[in-house]
Amino acid sequence: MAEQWSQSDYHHPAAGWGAAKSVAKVMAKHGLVKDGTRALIKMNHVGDEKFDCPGCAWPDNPGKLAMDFCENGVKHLCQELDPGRATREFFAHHTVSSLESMTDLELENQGRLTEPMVYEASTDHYVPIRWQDAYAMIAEELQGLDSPNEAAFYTSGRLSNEASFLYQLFAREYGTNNLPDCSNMCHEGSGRALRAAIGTGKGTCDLEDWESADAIFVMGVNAAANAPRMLTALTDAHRGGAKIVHVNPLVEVAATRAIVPHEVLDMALNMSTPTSDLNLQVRPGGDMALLRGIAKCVFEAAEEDPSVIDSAFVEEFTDGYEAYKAVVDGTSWEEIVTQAGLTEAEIRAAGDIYLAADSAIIAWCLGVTQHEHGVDSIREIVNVLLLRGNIGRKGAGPSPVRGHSNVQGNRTCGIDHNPAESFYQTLEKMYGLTLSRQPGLDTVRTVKGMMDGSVKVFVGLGGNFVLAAPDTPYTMEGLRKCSLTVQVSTKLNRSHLVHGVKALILPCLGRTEKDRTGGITQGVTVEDAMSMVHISHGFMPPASPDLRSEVNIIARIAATTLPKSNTRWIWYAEDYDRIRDAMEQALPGFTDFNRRCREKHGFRIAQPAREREFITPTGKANFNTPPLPDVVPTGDTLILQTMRSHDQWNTTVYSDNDRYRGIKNLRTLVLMNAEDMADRGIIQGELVNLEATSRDGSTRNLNGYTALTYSTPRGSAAGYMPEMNVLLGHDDYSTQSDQPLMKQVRVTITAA
Ligand SMILES: Nc1nc2c(c(=O)[nH]1)N[C@H]1C(S)=C(S)[C@@H](COP(=O)(O)OP(=O)(O)OC[C@H]3O[C@@H](n4cnc5c(=O)[nH]c(N)nc54)[C@H](O)[C@@H]3O)O[C@H]1N2
Ligand SMILES: Nc1nc2c(c(=O)[nH]1)N[C@H]1C(S)=C(S)[C@@H](COP(=O)(O)OP(=O)(O)OC[C@H]3O[C@@H](n4cnc5c(=O)[nH]c(N)nc54)[C@H](O)[C@@H]3O)O[C@H]1N2
Ligand SMILES: [Mo]
Repeated sequence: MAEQWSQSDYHHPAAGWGAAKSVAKVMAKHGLVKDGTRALIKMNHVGDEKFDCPGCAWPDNPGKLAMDFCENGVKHLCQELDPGRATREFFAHHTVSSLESMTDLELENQGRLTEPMVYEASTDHYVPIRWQDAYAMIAEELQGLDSPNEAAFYTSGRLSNEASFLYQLFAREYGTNNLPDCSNMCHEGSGRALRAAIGTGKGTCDLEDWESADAIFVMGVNAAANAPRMLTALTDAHRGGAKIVHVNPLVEVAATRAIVPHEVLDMALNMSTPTSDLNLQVRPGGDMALLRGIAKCVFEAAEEDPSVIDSAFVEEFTDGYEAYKAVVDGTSWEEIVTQAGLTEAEIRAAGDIYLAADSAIIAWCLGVTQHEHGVDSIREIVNVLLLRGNIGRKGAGPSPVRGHSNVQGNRTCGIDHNPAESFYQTLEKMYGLTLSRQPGLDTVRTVKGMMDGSVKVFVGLGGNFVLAAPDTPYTMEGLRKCSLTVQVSTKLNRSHLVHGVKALILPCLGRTEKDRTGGITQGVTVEDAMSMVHISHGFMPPASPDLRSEVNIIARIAATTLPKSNTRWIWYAEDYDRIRDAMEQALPGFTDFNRRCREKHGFRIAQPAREREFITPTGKANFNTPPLPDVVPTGDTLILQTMRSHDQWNTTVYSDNDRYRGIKNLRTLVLMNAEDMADRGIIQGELVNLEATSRDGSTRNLNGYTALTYSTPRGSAAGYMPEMNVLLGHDDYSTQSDQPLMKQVRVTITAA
């Protein structure tokens, strides 16, 4: 019988002994005390055997490399080092239909995939296939399509820079820009907003900026779970006198106190450091109103003391200041307060902190991006920063907190369904090609294409597309309509079971494993959330002798599919230095790539906006002036956000616990405001039904979830992804970013 669930208040600091105990438990559970410890010592370290944590994209801290890892990075690592193996015998024992009854964790816990498998419809089993036969099957299917645009090539943000470059080159040379990626669900809005505002789609800060900022605003991030190494930056900043403001409908544990693992004395004495000066429990989607309130504080203060606005900076480097001032003046406090869901006093407190800081950073993650007006909210972040010249100088700037370890690098290296014209031209020149300019499909449109029959082949380079994408049943149906689905993966997941008429599973090396492609030791590079690039070398023996590197798999699919290609695919795969040489030519900022990626801490890709060079059509940083959107739910609708627990990695759920939120043994839950529950006659722990209404008016249901009281603003509710993706409709994506509205699901909740 399932263990009884429980909910209690969590009173401890983030990280510290709770996390240390969890690390020890995780390694022991996986039988990985020896290998895991060895791996941890090398993780995020320097030197030849350094490898990059396959977890999140938070940068390494050069001053703290001895223990620069976190509880959740360890969990991630253990999943990859898993001693279990999903062998051909395992697949022989289970039909694919019977595997469907396993939970996602059970699938994952079968261990690492060991050899290529092909789906055999007559027996409903995956059976072994030789690598070259698998490549031939893909080539035949791709060559047989009426148009290259009938294929889509998905990426999850784990892929190395080298593999990303080859993958996009292959897709484009084959003839399509259909390169959907996890970024389409994650930080697409950040890239678009920053490109429009400051000319380049990335943040401008590095860790030293975090160390020297006077104020840090953390918006829509659950740092202790999803970027735990940020806790070090927050505690250091706080000790250094910086003010920290957390903006989040929930008070996450990183917005209280933390103990940082490398601070051995703190650990020993159980001493924690505060990590917050102000917590603002904003209404979902209310961030833009709060930011506009802060801007209003700045303009008001400027009436007394004009120097609070950095007029020299505004004059020389920005465009649209007057129009922005007019829009802010024209937005009333009443509107700001209503839309932010905060009191004027709370907003003014944030304004005071911003005004008192000589330098300020604003960081954000999915709580800001996964909304209809995510792009406008991020542009409002930039508006506020521009007013006080908080960009392109020490301790200041916009700082998106990226997700997957190399999601930023994927984009830099060409995984982009709609890249700049200059990028096409460079590739055409380098490879003697004529490339299609037809914009490719993103994640949402790829699924639509599968449904209407215009996408027939799906290749997934990592990830778990079927669970990550919105509207799960719809995405499932789409994948099942494909003539071929190919998943390049390390472990078994739901996307292998929901497959096309023909289907392949191609097992690849993980980042911890020695890559001896071409008979030499190969390393790959990644780029972290702060644009630092360095080489990473695996060192563990591969989980099976039959695994191939992602680079190798892509190169061979390409060489087999495009036999007349002049691109030297196999030659590239035999020595990744050759790919890096090509990337040096193709990508801005990659000068002397092979040497610089091997420097002790790697190198930073030039970010012009960091130097106050704004590559926008105006040549300046642009203010943006939209009205505030109305984000107040009406009637009995609640805005439901779908988020991660502390014990999961995106679609991989490690357990039903969520330690920092005090929840045990329960994922089928919905966190609600006590008064919203009372209004609906729902009591603590009662089973409820959720009904979501999509933009097109269709409804989706999730029944029998447990309602729990939680401190979240009235009108809002929260639950876990990926389960709640069944509530999102396929048309529920932002018109600004095309990102699914994963933090803005309109639901009604009633007692079951
Ligand atoms: N351990 C672990 N680490 C991870 C991941 C993982 O699954 N597990 N995933 C990785 C990936 S791909 C990504 S993209 C990141 C995701 O990192 P996060 O963005 O932290 O991910 P979520 O769990 O979705 O949490 C969103 C946060 O935003 C808040 N929020 C919701 N709506 C709003 C809003 O309207 N305004 C504001 N201000 N806040 C809001 C939520 O309460 C929550 O704290 O983490 C990365 N790191
Ligand atoms: N409702 C809701 N849905 C969401 C979100 C949300 O907040 N709410 N967040 C969205 C976000 S931000 C993201 S990034 C997506 C995540 O979407 P994805 O990136 O597609 O999903 P993951 O769960 O990270 O993928 C895990 C799988 O990757 C494979 N894998 C792991 N390591 C490797 C490797 O080294 N190589 C290869 N080839 N495969 C590997 C394993 O087979 C594993 O099962 O989900 C999105 N979906
Ligand atoms: Mo993400």
